[in-house]
Amino acid sequence: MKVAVISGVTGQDGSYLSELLLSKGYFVIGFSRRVSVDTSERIKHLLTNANFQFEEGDICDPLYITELLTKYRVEEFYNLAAQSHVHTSFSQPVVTTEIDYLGPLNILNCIKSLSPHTRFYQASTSEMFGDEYDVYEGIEITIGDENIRCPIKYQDERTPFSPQSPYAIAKLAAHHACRLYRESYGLFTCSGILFNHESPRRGEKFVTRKITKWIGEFVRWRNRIDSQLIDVSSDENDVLKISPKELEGDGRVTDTFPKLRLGNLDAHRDWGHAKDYVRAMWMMMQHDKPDDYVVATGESHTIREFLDEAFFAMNYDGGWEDLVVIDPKFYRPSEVDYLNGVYDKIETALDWKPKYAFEDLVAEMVEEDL
Ligand code: GDR
Repeated sequence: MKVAVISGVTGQDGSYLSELLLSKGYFVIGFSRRVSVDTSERIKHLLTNANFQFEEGDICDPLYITELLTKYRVEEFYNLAAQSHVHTSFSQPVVTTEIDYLGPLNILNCIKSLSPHTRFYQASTSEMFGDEYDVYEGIEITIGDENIRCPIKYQDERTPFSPQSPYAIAKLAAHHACRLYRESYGLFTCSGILFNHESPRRGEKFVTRKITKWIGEFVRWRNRIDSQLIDVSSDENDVLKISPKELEGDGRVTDTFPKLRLGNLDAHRDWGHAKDYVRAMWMMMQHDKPDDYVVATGESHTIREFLDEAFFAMNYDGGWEDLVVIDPKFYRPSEVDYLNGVYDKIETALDWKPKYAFEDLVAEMVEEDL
């Protein structure tokens, strides 16, 4: 039985990857840092599986990684542990660097010394591109008598890196360490340069899930008093209020609900489904040659477009503009404006391509939160 280790197993990707590896007959050891609250929600259903072992451990702890690699013959090590909030990395740059750079460096060193046959996957990120992109000519459209070319911006494995956050800088350092250990010591190391990937299991602070979770709560709030509903309006304190029928006209408010507070709605992101992306991780590790790959959908949308799609999926009959407040608190000191990945390399080498369309992803997330 092949043994695989997954760090950060309690996260969105860790839970989907565990399910995938178990379905393929692996023995999976998943670990995550000790915290005082229970974070095992996403893997609860796996805890009784005899081929799944959940441990507390830290990627920055050489002793823990040493013990793992000496106790078990580990074939594949997937490093999914991270401080993964870009915004948080601006207020906690040192902790972010310790976890996101020194953590993978520690694992690489342990593999090199103790278990050089172990294949290593590093969760790299499209954030490493920062404000860099390439441009291809794009499609030709006809307006009147004129044919116009619409250039399309994109990133692939050849696009230079220009990280715009402490998170992206730490991830880029780990990305290079992974390459260096492959080239210098002959280790089997792969980096997946994953663009944003979401699902109903996405953390609630990331913008997609923040939106769909708010929609779910909003709908439940509205339905609770639906029989009395006459109007949803908002006041200067950015709360939504409902006035029941019998009080119509007297201005009394019987229930309120906070509006959805967001930051920059104009950033473009290439959003895929996490299930597709963990499949890509596994495929990279099965290839005969280790390499780095972009994993993306090739489709880019703004946060506004995500909102459009999410409110469409919930069958909301008004526009979302009245329900959303722009709050500067959610702006970042430096933003990545445009991400749109080209996944030609992994498609050619490994025959991977995404199965989920953007609309299906949003609909699934909204449905789950409803
Ligand atoms: P991102 O994901 O930073 O791209 O990194 P996130 O969902 O946090 O932000 C996406 C975009 O939405 C804008 N935005 C907001 N973001 C959050 N979190 N909250 C808001 O209220 C809000 N309003 C607008 C952001 O400014 C940004 O432009 C994710 C993480 O999973 C990383 O770990 C991973 O490496 C990359 O994706 C690929």
